[in-house]
Amino acid sequence: MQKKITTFYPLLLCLLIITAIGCNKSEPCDDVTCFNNGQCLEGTCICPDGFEGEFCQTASDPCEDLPCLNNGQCVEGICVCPTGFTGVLCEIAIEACESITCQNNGYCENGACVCPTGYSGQFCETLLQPTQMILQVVTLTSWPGEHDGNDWDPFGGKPDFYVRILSGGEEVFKSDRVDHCETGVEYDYNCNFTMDMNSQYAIEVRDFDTTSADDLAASINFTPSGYYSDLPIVVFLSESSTNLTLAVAWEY
Ligand SMILES: [Ca+2]
Ligand SMILES: [Ca+2]
Repeated sequence: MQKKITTFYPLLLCLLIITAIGCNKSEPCDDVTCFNNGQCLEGTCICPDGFEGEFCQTASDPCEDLPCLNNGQCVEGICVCPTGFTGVLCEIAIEACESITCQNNGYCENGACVCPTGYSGQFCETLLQPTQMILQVVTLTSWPGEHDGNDWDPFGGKPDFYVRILSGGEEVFKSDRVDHCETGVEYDYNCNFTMDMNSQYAIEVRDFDTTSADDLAASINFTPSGYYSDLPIVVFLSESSTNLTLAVAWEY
């Protein structure tokens, strides 16, 4: 009996010491305070959505990782989409064009008609009136075989044509010249000449001559506003055997 007691007390002592040591041993989360409902795990704060930082003390920027598309704007973590788009990231185009028909080669984009040059209105139904016309290039495609029953130049000489534009009897433009024009060949004359819509012009084709006045092949009256109805980009002019093609552009 005596022996059992002497064995029991040291064992109890040891158990008390171990327990005491165990109680004093600090846990890694004892000194860690996690804010905003963060949870401490092994001394590290695990933060809920919307918070970050060592102790979850900082509110996250809700727009930080939200790339809104199509000009959408992130507001407090939500993409606010422009007209015509929807979806979490504004990635879905609304079929706003299904019931819209654009006229005069306009096309619908995000519910609105995009009109070609020269047209406006909700459905591109309005024809705009240009303010000027640019005569870009005059192409001479044919001309009379003779001038007043004779060769254009002496001894079968071929004509040396240029284009001249007059307004009110005054020369306002003169192109470069092409010497010895061959029948059956087309000749381009760069002009880039700006015309007023309502002025009347005379477009002349003349053969340059050294010893006499330049021979006239054709003089054709031309007023840009006469083409308001369809605003072509190519205009054909003709006088007897002379044929011209005008490449034009309209300015608004
Ligand atoms: Ca001549
Ligand atoms: Ca000549």
